[in-house]
Amino acid sequence: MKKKALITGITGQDGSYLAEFLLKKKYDVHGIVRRVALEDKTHRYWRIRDFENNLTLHAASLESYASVIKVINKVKPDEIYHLGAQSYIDYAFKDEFSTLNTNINGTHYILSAIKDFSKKTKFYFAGSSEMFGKVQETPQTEKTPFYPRSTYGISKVTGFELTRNYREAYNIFCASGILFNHESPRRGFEFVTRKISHTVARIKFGLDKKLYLGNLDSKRDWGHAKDYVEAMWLMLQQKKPQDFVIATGKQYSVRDFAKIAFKFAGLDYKDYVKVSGKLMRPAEVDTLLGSYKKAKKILNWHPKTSFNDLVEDMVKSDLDLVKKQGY
Ligand code: NDP
Ligand code: GDR
Repeated sequence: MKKKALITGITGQDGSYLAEFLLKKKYDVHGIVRRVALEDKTHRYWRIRDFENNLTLHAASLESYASVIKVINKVKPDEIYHLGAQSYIDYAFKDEFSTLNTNINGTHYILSAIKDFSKKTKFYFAGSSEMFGKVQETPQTEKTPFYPRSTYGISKVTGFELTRNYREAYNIFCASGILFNHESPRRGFEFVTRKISHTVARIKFGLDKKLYLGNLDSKRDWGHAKDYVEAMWLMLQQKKPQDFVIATGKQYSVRDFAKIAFKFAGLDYKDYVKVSGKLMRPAEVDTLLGSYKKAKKILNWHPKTSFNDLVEDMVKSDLDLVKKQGY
């Protein structure tokens, strides 16, 4: 019998890579998609288009408990990967309410549906390094105290605690990954790495003249999304559910990313990058650096893609995209 997996956020960056990964492992892969996405496949399915026919997609929203129950009760998956979320931090400052609502209630609805209708289902929660926010120690580990700096971070801390509570109170197999930033050619255009790689390509083809950024000194621990989805799967294959930090253990600034991205296209970032005060956040997370020691020891996981290769992969892909599509 094929194992059945249900992915929320399957149209997103991680959901699309995870779906491909699980298909290769011969899973029967199901996904939750919003009605708006089902009705606008041309724009919303760009990340899953190539293998959409191998998936079973269900219309549901993380804002509706009824819709979530229906899918979980019908599919009764062996594993649920809960990746769906309002994941953009700038937007979390603009709409705190929907960020908290989608991210906290969405997680709670799924956990509650598992408890009532599918208790054997294993659950993965997409926790985030944003939970560490104003970091209390460096590097951050599974034991570092949380200090979130946005409603997004707060929603992820709450999701993390809900996940732990369902594991302890109801004996459900629940694990959280505390994933540090991970990027790819499938990253959304609003995130800084993709904004840089895409604008570099547009500048190279004469479509843009400048790249406007906010905090160039912000430091992140950046990995490749393809490497990180494997860690999610590994967490659900263990005997005992546990939480893991997934990171590279290396840190670079936004400026470093821009420097290498422009260089890859034969350009000097100093000629194009402009800082705009409008792009600064009300509360910034200045520095993040994770230790993946526990994941290495227990999951035998390690990051495979170097920072330079990640930047190169993104810029190369955007140069191809802009050349082909003209925008
Ligand atoms: P994306 O923003 O690329 O994808 C988010 C997904 O969530 C999309 O499929 C989106 O659907 C879906 N979604 C949003 N709101 C709803 C809703 N109300 N109902 C149903 N689906 C919804 O995120 P990533 O793939 O980058 O990240 C995956 C998860 O991991 C997220 O939870 C994120 O917070 C977390 N995370 C990400 C990190 C990263 O660096 N990428 C690091 C740490 C954690 P639609 O296509 O319809 O908009
Ligand atoms: P982040 O990613 O907030 O870390 O959240 P993002 O790429 O948005 O920002 C990273 C850093 O770059 C700075 N920055 C800019 N950011 C954006 N988006 N646009 C800009 O123009 C810009 N200029 C500078 C930011 O201030 C920040 O310091 C991502 C998301 O995927 C979350 O869902 C996830 O949980 C965390 O990573 C880990």
